[in-house]
Amino acid sequence: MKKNEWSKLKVFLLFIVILCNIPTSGYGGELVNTNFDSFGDWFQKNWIDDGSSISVDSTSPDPPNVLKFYFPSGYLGGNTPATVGFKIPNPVQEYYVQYYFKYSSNWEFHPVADKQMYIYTEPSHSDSHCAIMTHWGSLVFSVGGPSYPDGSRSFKSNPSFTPERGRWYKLNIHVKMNSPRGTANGIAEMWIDDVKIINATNVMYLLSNSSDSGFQSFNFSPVYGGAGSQKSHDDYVYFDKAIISTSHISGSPLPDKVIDPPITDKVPSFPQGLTIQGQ
Ligand SMILES: [Ca+2]
Repeated sequence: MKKNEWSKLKVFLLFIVILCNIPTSGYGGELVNTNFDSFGDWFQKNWIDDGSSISVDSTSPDPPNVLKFYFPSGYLGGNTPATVGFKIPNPVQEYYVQYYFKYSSNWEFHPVADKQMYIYTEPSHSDSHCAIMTHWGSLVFSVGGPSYPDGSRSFKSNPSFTPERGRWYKLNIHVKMNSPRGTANGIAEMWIDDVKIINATNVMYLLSNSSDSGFQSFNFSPVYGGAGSQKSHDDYVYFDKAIISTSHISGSPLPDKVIDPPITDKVPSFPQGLTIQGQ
């Protein structure tokens, strides 16, 4: 490499270093990272049958403790043993979630649905919600809410993935709000054990008349059902190592559709006419 070219390369590398150190204020960051040795920052409500507890499970990818929901024999459809949730301080337009889940080896799927978790838009907490659940044992991601015409779902993706009982899975999701409201261009991506099973870019999380401003609450609320039916024996569902972040979670699969928020800090233009002393 010629001396002049080497100088230009050094200047370019210096510029890259400067660029990488520019803070992107207002974005990113882990909101919660819980191993469920305790409930930590997670709120709990609507306890039924003492159903939500911290329990030891050495088979967890994050042993020893996990979050356990207990469904006793005779448990009626349409209920959850408890809700364990996390509410971030302010609504966000995009976030990433990672958690592990396991159905007990004797798990009895409800004939209609078994919910895992909900993401609520706020501040109304009712305009829209996203849910991860199983329908007839097959995993589903859906979006809906009472603000939608006749209460119907606005979006539902059923990737035909049926989790095995008695086995831990890693689940990742990435959601990004549609913009403007009323336009079906929101993002929903989901991975199981780092394999993408949902890749949607046409989700309408919020209708044009919604008063909500973003995603805010995340609840583990494993409703058994659908109405009707009841458990014929005791069984359990487990969750562990829940991470929620407004930026990509380190070590998790990268989304296909990363739409970076605008960088508010001024980005310098490429320096001109610089030379390296002593060259
Ligand atoms: Ca754990």
